[in-house]
Amino acid sequence: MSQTDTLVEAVEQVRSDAFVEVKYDEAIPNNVDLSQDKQLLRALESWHPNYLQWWQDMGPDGFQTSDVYLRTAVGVDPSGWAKFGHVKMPEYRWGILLAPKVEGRTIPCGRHKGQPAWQEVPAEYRSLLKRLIVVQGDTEPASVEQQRFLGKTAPSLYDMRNLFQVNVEEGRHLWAMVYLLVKYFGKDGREEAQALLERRSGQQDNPRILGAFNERTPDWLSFFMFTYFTDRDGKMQLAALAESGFDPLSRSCRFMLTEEAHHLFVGETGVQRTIEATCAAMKKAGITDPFDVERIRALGVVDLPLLQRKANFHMSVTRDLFGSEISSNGAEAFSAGLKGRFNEANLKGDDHQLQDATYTVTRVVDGRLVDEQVPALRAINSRLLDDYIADCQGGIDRWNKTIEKAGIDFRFRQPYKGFNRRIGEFKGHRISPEGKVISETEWQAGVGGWLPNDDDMNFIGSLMKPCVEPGKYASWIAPPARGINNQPQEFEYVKIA
Ligand code: BYC
Repeated sequence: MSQTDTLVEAVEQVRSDAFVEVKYDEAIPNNVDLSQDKQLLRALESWHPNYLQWWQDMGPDGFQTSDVYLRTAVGVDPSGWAKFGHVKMPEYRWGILLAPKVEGRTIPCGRHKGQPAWQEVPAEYRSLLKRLIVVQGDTEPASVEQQRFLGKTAPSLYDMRNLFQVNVEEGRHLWAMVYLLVKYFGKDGREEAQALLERRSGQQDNPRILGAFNERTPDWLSFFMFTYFTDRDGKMQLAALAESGFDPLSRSCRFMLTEEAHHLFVGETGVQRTIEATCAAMKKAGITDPFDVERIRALGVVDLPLLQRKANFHMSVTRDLFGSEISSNGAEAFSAGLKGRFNEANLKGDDHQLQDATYTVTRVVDGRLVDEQVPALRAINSRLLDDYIADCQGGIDRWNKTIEKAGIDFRFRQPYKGFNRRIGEFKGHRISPEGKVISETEWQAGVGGWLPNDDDMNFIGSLMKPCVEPGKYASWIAPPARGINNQPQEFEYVKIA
């Protein structure tokens, strides 16, 4: 019997007999000495069956009995931390893995800078720390819920596999945060771990905590934009939490970042391949005007202006995830040493305490955009947002190169920071993608050209037909440059059952 069989059987037993001992240490890859940690084991014994139930109820719709070619994290050695093989998703081995401890690590920022990193929860910051972990944890199952129905319209088995890979790893990231909650926060932590399985993306009574995680991900273009732009918020936030003075959080996030890279790759190459298919079809049909939308759509590919509108939507809702540009919560998380800036420990020429420093934040004053110097501590969220916007540009430049090479006169642009915002300084103001404060009438006249409109969504919907023959791809997306783990083009990434 395989280890996963043992796990599934063990969990079934837990359901029927609370006193049966589960061999978690064998079934769950971990480097946290799971078998020796009785408190953690007990907490997992009650949480794990509920997690599996949540996965069945809210994880990928269908395909639960299909064999999927998945990467499983089995250790933290950079030269070989993952194994590939066909697995049924409910039997995936969601592990608890922390990056190796850095001996002598100190708190990199804030009022405790230079003191030894905490190995236990600092009592004075317990509630703020727990809130950060809960918010981080909440996004992981939320994204799985958002992507629940996409398997049914996958443009290829390769893409379907990537979707499921992202889904199981978000599941593992939930485990990572649940580990911290149940190990370090006692009864409250166990309750929060349970609540993470009870909130539901988009549900009115008990929604996910952050706005973007209650939006729909109705089609594959949304999925690729989400994995490029929203998973990149994941990268930035995990990087900021990896700087935490609370060492177990830092170590968890450092390892999560290794998996996050693949999610960003899925997003960037997904959009890239969509652009490639469009450019190739336009060239073949002799179309050079990217705004000749009707003729381009008739070719079964996505026009570039529509992709820009999709990107505008995902960029703007993701920018809201950084919280208010000026925030006392942000200041306190930094000063307490619970959350650093991007790349905190390596920022040179900086006192890492920011008592007297200032930072430029753009605000809307009397209907005008004004740059103001504000205390840098209160502008921590704004700075991370600025770093995020800079980080988004690399992939956009690569997309533009493809379009340029095809000789098409079109370039993707990031809309102005204040465009379509619901959180922070720009909330309540109408601002165009070019960065002009406009009236409600001007907004209404322009919005159909800036954000996906009904026509766009209907057209995208018409393209979302499954293509599940090994080695074949839907018309609107080009094949990838190479297979996962160097598998050949015809490889059966998902054996649909
Ligand atoms: N929607 O001072 P404020 C990822 C709330 S993504 C709704 O403005 P603060 C992933 C805020 O919670 C990364 N509510 O901001 C990606 C607060 O409420 P409470 C996730 C919002 O607190 C793809 C109030 O407004 N990780 O991993 O400094 C797939 C005032 O807050 C929103 C993290 O976010 C919003 N957009 O910063 C899978 C890291 N924004 O507490 C996974 C952990 C703010 O007063 N979280 N609010 O009730 C944090 O660092 C902070 O909680 C935030 C907010 C940056 C999110």
